[in-house]
Amino acid sequence: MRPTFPILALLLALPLLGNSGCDADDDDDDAGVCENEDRAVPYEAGMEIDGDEGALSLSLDAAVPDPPDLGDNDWTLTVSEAAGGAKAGCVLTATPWMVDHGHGSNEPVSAATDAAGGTLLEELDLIMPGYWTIAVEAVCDDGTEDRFQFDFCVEG
Ligand SMILES: [Cu+2]
Repeated sequence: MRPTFPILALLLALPLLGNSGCDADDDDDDAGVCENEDRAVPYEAGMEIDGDEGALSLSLDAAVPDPPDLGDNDWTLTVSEAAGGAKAGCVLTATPWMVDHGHGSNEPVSAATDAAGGTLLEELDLIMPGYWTIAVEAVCDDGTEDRFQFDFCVEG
């Protein structure tokens, strides 16, 4: 064994470690950004997630673009009681966050649910390729509150 091998390996790895910043201008760096992203959950129309409080559940019925991608995204969502049944009278607020870079998007996006618990969140702006958490807070007029999180990687 050559004793210099671990040092050489470290030197080779250093440029890769330095490449995780917010360099949105250089599109070539972003190719395949989601390839090895195991924190992300693949988008599926109708995917349902349970709220942290166990009070409500949230279905992402449709996403435009499909799957979620760089730029403005419009999501059709339905809020339900955790036990089943439509949940009317809630306001959903979505807040995208890019944990690896410590920044969010532009303004959070809000919309009220209709009588069937359905709503459309428009222009949810994912401003750069990579891994995003999208926190969705539900506040309902009967005092029920819950919080959900989508984990998506957008390729751009
Ligand atoms: Cu970023």
